[in-house]
Amino acid sequence: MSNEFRSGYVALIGKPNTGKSTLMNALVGEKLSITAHRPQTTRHQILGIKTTAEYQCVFVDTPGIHDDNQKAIHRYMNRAATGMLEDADLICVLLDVANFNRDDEKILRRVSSYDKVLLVINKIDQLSKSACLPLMQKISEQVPDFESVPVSALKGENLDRLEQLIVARLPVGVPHFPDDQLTDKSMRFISAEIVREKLFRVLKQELPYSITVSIDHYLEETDITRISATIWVERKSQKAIVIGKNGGLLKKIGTLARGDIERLVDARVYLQLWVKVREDWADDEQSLAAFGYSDGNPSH
Ligand SMILES: Nc1nc2c(ncn2[C@@H]2O[C@H](COP(=O)(O)OP(=O)(O)OP(=O)(O)O)[C@@H](O)[C@H]2O)c(=O)[nH]1
Ligand SMILES: [Mg+2]
Repeated sequence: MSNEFRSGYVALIGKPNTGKSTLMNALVGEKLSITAHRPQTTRHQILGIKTTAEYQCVFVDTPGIHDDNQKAIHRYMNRAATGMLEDADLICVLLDVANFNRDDEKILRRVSSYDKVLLVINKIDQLSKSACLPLMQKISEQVPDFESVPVSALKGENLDRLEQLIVARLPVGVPHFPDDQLTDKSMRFISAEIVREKLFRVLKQELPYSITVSIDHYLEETDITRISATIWVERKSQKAIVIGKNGGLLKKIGTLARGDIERLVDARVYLQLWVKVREDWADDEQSLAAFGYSDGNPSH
């Protein structure tokens, strides 16, 4: 490899829940993108930028590609998921080693015409080596043209090797961002996402999918950051569930979110949460635009 500076965009794509956001956070070394054990957690493209003396790698976390196009929000998510395949310098397709199926095959067919693809076989920590090997072989046989690398994003296994493979494929060029910039998103955006993450982790069944979070006020004072956020639900009945008995659930979500935001901003945080209803916001283009789900990379 030459000593020239390398710089480029690396799309992290794959079906929902394969570990794209976990991987981006691990590679950048900061929690920029929220994660949860449920599918369809990520809803936007989110950049995670890693800059060293030798390279700048702009990772693009994306929503999981899925067939559910029922609501306007799903269509927005699928556009965000695949919207940068053309422009990326490298496409990393994430696969869950223990859960490779037709949805992955479909995604692989979709990228088969590109020569800039690297398969990242994730979650190898979940299986023994002897169980992993035949599964990895099966995946490689299906797409023999693509190089693959086994990793565990969660445990940090083999990420050095992955990074080497990625950097070797970046074009020589100048950085796209200042060397201290970590993401394209604002603290407001990330704070709203952190609240949404806690809702995804705490609430059961389908309810998280009916929720979005907006930031009403974000005020940095010398010794405290004051944030007021609204949790939007689609139905009145959902509001009561989010609030919980005596406000208990909302309080729990607030405490969890505050802790994460404090770590991120490295200051004390006062977080105020409200719950409001906007009927069927997830299938209403106007509401979606108001909540930042509009094409052209939101950074609200
Ligand atoms: N055991 C194990 N779990 C992992 C690994 N990587 C991610 N996970 C878990 O898999 C779940 C999904 O991770 P995410 O990073 O949210 O997955 P994603 O691909 O971004 O999901 P969507 O945004 O919904 O498309 C979370 O519970 C992670 O902790 C891994 O290497 N090993
Ligand atoms: Mg994600």
